[in-house]
Amino acid sequence: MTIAPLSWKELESLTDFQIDTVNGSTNAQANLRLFGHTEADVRVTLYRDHHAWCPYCQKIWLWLEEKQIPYRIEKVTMFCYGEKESWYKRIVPSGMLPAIALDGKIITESDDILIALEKVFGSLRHGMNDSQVIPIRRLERTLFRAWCEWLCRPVSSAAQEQRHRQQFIEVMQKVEELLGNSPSPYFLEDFGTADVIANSRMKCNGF
Ligand SMILES: N[C@@H](CCC(=O)N[C@@H](CS)C(=O)NCC(=O)O)C(=O)O
Repeated sequence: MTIAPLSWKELESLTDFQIDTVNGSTNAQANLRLFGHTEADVRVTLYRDHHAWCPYCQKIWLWLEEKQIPYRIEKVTMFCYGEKESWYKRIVPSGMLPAIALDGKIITESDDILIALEKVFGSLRHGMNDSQVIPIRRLERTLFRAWCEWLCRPVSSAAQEQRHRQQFIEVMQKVEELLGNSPSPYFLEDFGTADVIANSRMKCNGF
């Protein structure tokens, strides 16, 4: 006898779990987030992946949630899962995610998106160009490169693989050191832009 796994719908019908996707806790199902505002207050649409794992999308998602900015969500297929929606390619020809529409203007590149959002809604504590945030942003890039070097690129010898692994461990030690020296559980004195950027990376890559 073969046993087929239950579909998401079938699983859902077996629970009485209810969430308020619009005003309740952060959730990946929502197409609209209001935080108690009305739809007329929505100025932002976030275009992100269906499966909620794209780290660059998570950066924007976390930021909007933490700032409680009302926004709409449009979900887009990633190339690895199938064809990109033609409506999305019309607004973002490269098909890359994330993008936002801010008062109708399309903005791409997660850093540029955060900078544009900061201009309109103010920064999440220390902002993108704050002198304390910039080195943490650089560290996130270094961490990503070290992770890719170790796990995504072909290597020609065991010694090279070992070197890449060691490089990754050293960057992680710097992250650990920064967090260890912070007066709070976050990178700086409170949860802010630096955490949004670093957390989305660490969550996505499973650090
Ligand atoms: N530099 C871009 C990188 C964005 C990026 O690499 N996005 C990936 C997903 S994580 C993407 O859209 N890939 C196309 C796809 O998979 O459909 C940013 O910071 O926004």
